[in-house]
Amino acid sequence: MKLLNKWFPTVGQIPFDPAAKKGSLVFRHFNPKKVVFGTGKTLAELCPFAGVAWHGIRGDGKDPFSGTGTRSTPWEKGGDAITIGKQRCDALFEMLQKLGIGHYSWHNYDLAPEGATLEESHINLDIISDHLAELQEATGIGLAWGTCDHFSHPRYRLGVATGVSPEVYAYGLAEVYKMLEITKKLKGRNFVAWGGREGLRQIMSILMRMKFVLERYGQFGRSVCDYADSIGFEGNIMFEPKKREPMKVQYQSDVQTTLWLLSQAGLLGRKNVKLNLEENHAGLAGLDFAFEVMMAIAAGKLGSLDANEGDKLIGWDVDEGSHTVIRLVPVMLLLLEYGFDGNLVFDMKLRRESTDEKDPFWLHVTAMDTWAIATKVAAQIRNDRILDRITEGTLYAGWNTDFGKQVANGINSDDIINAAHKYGPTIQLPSGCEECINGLVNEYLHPAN
Ligand code: XLS
Ligand code: NI
Ligand code: NI
Repeated sequence: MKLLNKWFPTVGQIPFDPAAKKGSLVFRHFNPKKVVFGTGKTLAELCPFAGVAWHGIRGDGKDPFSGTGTRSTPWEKGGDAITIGKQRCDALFEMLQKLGIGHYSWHNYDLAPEGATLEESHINLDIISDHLAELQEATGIGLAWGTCDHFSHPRYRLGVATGVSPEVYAYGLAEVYKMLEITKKLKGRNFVAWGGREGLRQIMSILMRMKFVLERYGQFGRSVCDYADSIGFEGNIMFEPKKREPMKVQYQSDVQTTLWLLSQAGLLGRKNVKLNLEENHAGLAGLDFAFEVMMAIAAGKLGSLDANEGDKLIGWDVDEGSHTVIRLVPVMLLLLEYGFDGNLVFDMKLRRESTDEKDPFWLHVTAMDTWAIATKVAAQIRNDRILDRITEGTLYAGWNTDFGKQVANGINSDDIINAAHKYGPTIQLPSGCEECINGLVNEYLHPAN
């Protein structure tokens, strides 16, 4: 397989080299071929990483306070819009290949230039997706998911599916139809529907229309799913919760709200309707990522994960690279226990201050190593069944008694009342042992030598 080498000339293929001297740009934990103890699977299988076109290649250092970037991205120069679009694809694939990342994700206009008409945009998408197909063929890198940018263009400022304009609704839906076709053509595994402007800033503007607006949400979602079926797209349609930003409140706020919306829309029963979750979005909703993942799994609706990290001290979607192992250990425990068929999609961006050619590589290498450590730690905890021993053996042991089983199997009101009289108001309980669990997790993270 030919190594692409044009846009990042100072960076080569990143090796796995745990013995390299400190500060070297190498993987120290992510050895893709390593079979993780007790799982029978390799790190590459347990961590199906994907890179993204928007932050990864289009990110130029802008933040919410700046109109101007801090990094010059050479692939944005030197030709007409289509040439530049192809250069973006080339740069993305070069970066992924050098990192050993097997998948990518994109919005329609991250890579293809938007045209002056819908027809022109579609032609551009055809040309750019032909180029992507060639790159996929040459490198073996596949498409994790495609999606539409329904938040950047001014026409979307008042929403798309739930917006004020039927013309915008139609335009946005037609774009989704096209992008579904392109995703199918590129053998994309899934399709994402986020919709950052489906929400509100001013409650008074929506008050009297709420029911109508939510009906449009459902109708739009059903049209997306029906179209996917009609063209034989076999991947999941994944709705992505995010509580706020850019809107003050977005309708798909968190997992449970989104599940409710999908159920109202009659979409929850469809097998290929799933959720795409993101760590930073969970944080914006005031929730743990692991909690969100757990709720999606409980509903049988976990599709895929956007891997990044939020910052408690900053109130917006900072999309930092994953770097805190402890945040990911419970997530990985869930994925190992219940299985995972999505990707870990690096929806993460460089800081405005980071301007070196190597910085995107540091971003990804650190994130990949972080997930690798979390995977190994979670596998060890799971293999020792240590949490089960605490929860089953101590915390929930009452449910293993005859009375526990009787209650769990369904018990009538007379028996409940009799039992309540019999056991009385003073009932012996085990310790919640939170401190012990915290200590135990530390033991796995930092084994004493
Ligand atoms: C923005 C979202 C977006 C989706 C895809 O916050 O995370 O990047 O993942 O549109
Ligand atoms: Ni995302
Ligand atoms: Ni996000």
